[in-house]
Amino acid sequence: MSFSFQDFPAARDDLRADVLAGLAASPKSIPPKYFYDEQGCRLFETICAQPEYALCRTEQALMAARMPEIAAAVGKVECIVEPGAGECAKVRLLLDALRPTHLAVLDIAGAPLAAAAQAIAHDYPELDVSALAMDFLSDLEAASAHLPPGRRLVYYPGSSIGNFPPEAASALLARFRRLAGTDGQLLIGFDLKKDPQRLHAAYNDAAGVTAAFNLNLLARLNRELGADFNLARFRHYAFYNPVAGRIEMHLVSLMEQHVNVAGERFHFALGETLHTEHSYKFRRDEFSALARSAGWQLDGEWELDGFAVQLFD
Ligand code: AVI
Repeated sequence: MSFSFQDFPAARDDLRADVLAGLAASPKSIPPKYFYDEQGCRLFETICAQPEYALCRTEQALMAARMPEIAAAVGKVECIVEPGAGECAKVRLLLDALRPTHLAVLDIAGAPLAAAAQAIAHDYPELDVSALAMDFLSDLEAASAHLPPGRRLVYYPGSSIGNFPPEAASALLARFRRLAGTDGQLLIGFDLKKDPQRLHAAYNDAAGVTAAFNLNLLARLNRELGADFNLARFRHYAFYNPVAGRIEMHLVSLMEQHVNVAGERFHFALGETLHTEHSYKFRRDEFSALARSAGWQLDGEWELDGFAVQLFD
């Protein structure tokens, strides 16, 4: 067994610069990757346990039920690479089924990533595990130097691809293509288009956890940038836009107000929105066309109750 940890501080994101730019823009927006501080990660775990938000449970059930077929379609791989691996929980099913020699997990949160990767190294004694602490959106290419030769499978579960607009999603899939190499593969999970009421409910859970997750972004700016957002003056507002095929998540200002962030002052009009997230939903043919635009060919697909996993080579 071997375990290695590599930190890429230069490739880390810049909360302050991104937030100031997003608040100066019109309409105002903040990139959704900033949801995931410690509290945001905890709230996201709680969202996944809400009865209305079936995405994580369904993906888990789908992977467990269809793993023999998925493993047969993937074949022999040397290395699994998981960008945005977080707690590294999902990849264990694949490790059991595919038995690669190397696992590389990438995530922006270095300390939890290192702990989770070390636990995997302990549980899979024959596996070489590399934990790469980086914002893979800035510097995915730097990961390549830390991967062994041999066939690679890029694993991107959880419908995280839905949080990118189509052009950015296509660009990211093209970077995955280069990371995988010409004989590599991509296994990716995404949420399907379905009854809009069901989608609406998933982002407006009765317990208010998604609202708390959205508002935590402002609390994070108060904590980390010394901002003075009054959370009671903003309303979580999420809805499904069937024309664009996406959930849109906003924080709407309930009054005219000024907010100070990192020494700068921003005006919010009554009803003005701060856009925080898009979550695109796809039909299977739409997604495979998107991946094709990034150089991937569909090689297998599995579906369960409004969620799909596709394999590309
Ligand atoms: C991480 N991502 C796929 C989630 C989603 O559904 O777009 C994030 C989320 N936002 C609100 N609820 C969950």
